Amino acid sequence: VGIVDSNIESIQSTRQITLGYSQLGSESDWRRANTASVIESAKEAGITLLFENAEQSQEKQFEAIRSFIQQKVDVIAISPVVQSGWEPILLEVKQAGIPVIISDRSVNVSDSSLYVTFIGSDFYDEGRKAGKYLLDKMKDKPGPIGIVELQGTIDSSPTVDRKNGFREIIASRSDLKILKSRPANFTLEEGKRVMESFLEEQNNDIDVLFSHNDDMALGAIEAIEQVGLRPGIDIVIISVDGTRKSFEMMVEGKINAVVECNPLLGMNLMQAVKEIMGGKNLPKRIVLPESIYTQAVAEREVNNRKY
Ligand code: GYE
Repeated sequence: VGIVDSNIESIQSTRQITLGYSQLGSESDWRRANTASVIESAKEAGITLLFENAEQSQEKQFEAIRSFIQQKVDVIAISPVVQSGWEPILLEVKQAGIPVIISDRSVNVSDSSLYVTFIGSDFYDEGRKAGKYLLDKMKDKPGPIGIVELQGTIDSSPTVDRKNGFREIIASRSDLKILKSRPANFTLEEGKRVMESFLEEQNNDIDVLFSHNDDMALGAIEAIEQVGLRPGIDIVIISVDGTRKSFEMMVEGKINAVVECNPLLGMNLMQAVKEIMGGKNLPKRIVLPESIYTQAVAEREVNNRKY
């Protein structure tokens, strides 16, 4: 019996694992770093990766997932563009007997057995960190203080959670007013366009910009400079992610603070794949520790940024 057992074990451990990965898009520097991390980590872990980019379309994610089912992959990982609408496709995957890992953004499903684990950041807490920074920054400034907000993609979990976390904290000061809040899809171009419209509509009332990611903040900086205002001084800017470009902007004084969101999830993902294939039980939630960066930190760290 002993010999048979060890044979089975060695067959299992040498069998090639195939992972189907549905990435939601390539809308930002964060996303590009996330994709690179997944591809490199799969190589390093010796896992065969089938990679599909959905270009911000949930429908395309469904197509990719169905093709992974047809190709009989061992595990499917999904970075979901939005949080709703996943139950039917996840049921299809479950019926095919393929385990699912949710990576980066979360899904809203009532049946949590539809996936094994969710690996990603605590976006609600990121919103709270942005709010806390703002309260501290404005502690000596009398109100009213006008805030505009660039949201990411409607119904995406980072947008929903960053928005709510931010509001929870700033609610403690009633003279902090959110003047306008609109989606700009996490891209530089849309961030610029939406910031232009904020500036036209609110002209002198904007004291603060809270941007749900760095790319939109970079676009907004262009819009602010176009109208002759100084980003980081006339308008305090708080962003999320921590890309190299946002660090450069902090060094130049144009962004005041950036809440960290770590895109380098590849190794955690590959480890989870291996553990699932090895029959281990995983926690339902895997969160990475994150902090907030200010201009002083940016000076020191800008050249060490990996993305
Ligand atoms: O903040 C943004 C990207 O889902 C956490 O998506 C991710 C977000 C990230 O486009 O830059």
